[in-house]
Amino acid sequence: MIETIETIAAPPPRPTHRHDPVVADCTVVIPTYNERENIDSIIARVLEYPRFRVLVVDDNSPDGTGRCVADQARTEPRLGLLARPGKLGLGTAYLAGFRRALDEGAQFILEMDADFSHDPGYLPHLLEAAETTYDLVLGSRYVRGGGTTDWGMVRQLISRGGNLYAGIILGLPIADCTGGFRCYRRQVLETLDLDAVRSNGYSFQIEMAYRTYRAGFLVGEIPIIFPDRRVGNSKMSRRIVIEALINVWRLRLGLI
Ligand SMILES: Nc1nc2c(ncn2[C@@H]2O[C@H](COP(=O)(O)OP(=O)(O)OP(=O)(O)O)[C@@H](O)[C@H]2O)c(=O)[nH]1
Ligand SMILES: [Mg+2]
Repeated sequence: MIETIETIAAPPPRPTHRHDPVVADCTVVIPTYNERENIDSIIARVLEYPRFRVLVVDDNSPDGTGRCVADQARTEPRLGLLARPGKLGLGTAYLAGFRRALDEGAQFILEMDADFSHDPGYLPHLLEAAETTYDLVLGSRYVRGGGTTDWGMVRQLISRGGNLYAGIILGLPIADCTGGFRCYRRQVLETLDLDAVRSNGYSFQIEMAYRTYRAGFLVGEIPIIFPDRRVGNSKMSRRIVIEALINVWRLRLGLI
């Protein structure tokens, strides 16, 4: 069952008490490839919330993102690095991060991009919806109050068209199933067979939403405003879009 919480899209104010004795029971998984210019500030911003840990999954970024995280992790107990030997893809990066977060006992596992398209200010909204209502909460650009800024027509068409396409073919009543700003209750990731997940590019998000919904979990969406990345380069490619188009059919036909 899918529902939408109509909340204000604006992020809440920043926390004022940075050192509250709160257990950090939520892990925010951030996959990175060449995010040197973003990584310090995104980590600092997420760690302002005492309940969050950050787990960066870096694919040996040539720009040194991983080394930078490793240096900080030596003195920041709420920061972890999962360093992989090379660019192994977004899907397997998330899965590796989810497994590590489960092993470390996280009760809520969140995911977001490093490039500030996902405003950390929404993290408490996602968490609250997962604590009170949903098994999986999606940050959604396509429910009332959500949206994108800075995107040209082509990018908008690809994103909206991709969501319509996946939603119709898979019978998914979700407005935005391609986004990567989410919060899972622990039980969802423990229940799903993560070894069976096949998509590695952008269809990874579609596949995870589909599997979660099909397993009978409650999926909800909250509105987010999604600006374009601040700095650094997009890893979006034609190959990734084509993989997603094909994988939706493979999922529909039960081939993956
Ligand atoms: N570990 C890992 N991270 C990746 C890989 N590809 C992309 N990422 C990270 O995944 C996140 C999303 O990638 P982006 O390039 O921003 O993709 P996008 O947000 O869909 O595209 P833009 O909106 O154009 O930026 C970023 O934090 C990237 O650094 C990969 O192969 N491995
Ligand atoms: Mg991005």
